[in-house]
Amino acid sequence: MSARDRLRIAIQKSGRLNDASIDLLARCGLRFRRSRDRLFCFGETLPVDLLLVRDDDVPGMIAEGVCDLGIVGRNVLREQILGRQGSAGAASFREIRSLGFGHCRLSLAVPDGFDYVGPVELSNLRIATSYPGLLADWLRRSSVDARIVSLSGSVEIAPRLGTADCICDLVSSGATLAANQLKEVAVILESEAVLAASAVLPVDRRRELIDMLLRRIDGVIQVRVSKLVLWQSPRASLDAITRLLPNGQRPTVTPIEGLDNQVSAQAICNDAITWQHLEDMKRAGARQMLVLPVEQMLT
Ligand code: PRT
Ligand code: ZN
Repeated sequence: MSARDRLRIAIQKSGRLNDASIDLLARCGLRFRRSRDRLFCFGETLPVDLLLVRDDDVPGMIAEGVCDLGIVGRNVLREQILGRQGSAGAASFREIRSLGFGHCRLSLAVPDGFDYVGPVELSNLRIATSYPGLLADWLRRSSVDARIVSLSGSVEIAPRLGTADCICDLVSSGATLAANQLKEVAVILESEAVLAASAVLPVDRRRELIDMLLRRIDGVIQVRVSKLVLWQSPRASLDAITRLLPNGQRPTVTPIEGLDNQVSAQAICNDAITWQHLEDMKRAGARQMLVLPVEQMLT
């Protein structure tokens, strides 16, 4: 098999997205042999290899055809799409799936004492950020004329150093902002890890591998929230009980031997089941309720 019959996926070498990316691919049935330099990992279970790189390099590697897919934060991907629109025309990569981990937001934050009412307050101020493209786009859409100070790191200390009046940075718990006497006032982008691909997918054997991987990723993401709910109830209560299931499918129903009009039912729910749901189901006539995790799913 020639090298390009094998699919290549770029993921972050080390950092916030590394463990979850490897875990996701493992759940999709991919196992890799680690090479000594740890930059290239050979796929043992499928013709799919891994490249371990800095997250910022993932979109460029897709654009250059070095790899076919990549896992990267939406913040990085969108920033680079905007950057390429400015210079070399449209970007040659795009987001094809959101992956449900690495959640954070790109937010505007101002010093605690700053009385922020709306974007107009930012006029003529200096805003420090590592995401000049996303910030410029938001300022333009908000019709605000501010000065962007591009920094590659430690953005949160810029107001204290006097190099900027406020910042636009990634926030997850908000602890870093609080520790720097800053408050979040506007969300510019909701972000999470995403699967990125070339704008034009390959037409050879790699295309089948991409389609198969996407099916498996969809299954893995789906089972994270899906539950199998089992219960017994009078047949007449089935409709009322089914309506209470969050994002539930129609139940599979079996009669119970020796108990007229009583049935055993099971349904997949594609949303979280709470104690409240179970209490409501009980009031509607359900008994013997069981909520089971789903291990794998292929629809
Ligand atoms: O070395 P390499 O270039 O690959 O890594 P990196 O240092 O550029 O990236 P890394 O590992 O820090 O982040 C990778 C991706 O994780 C980001 O692009 C985001 O998509 C995502 N992510 C999720 C985050 C955060 N959460 C996050 N909290 N990225 C950064 N942060 C920063 C935030 O800016 C703040 O300074 O973490 C700090 C703590 O956040 P709080 O709000 O929890 O205090
Ligand atoms: Zn980076």
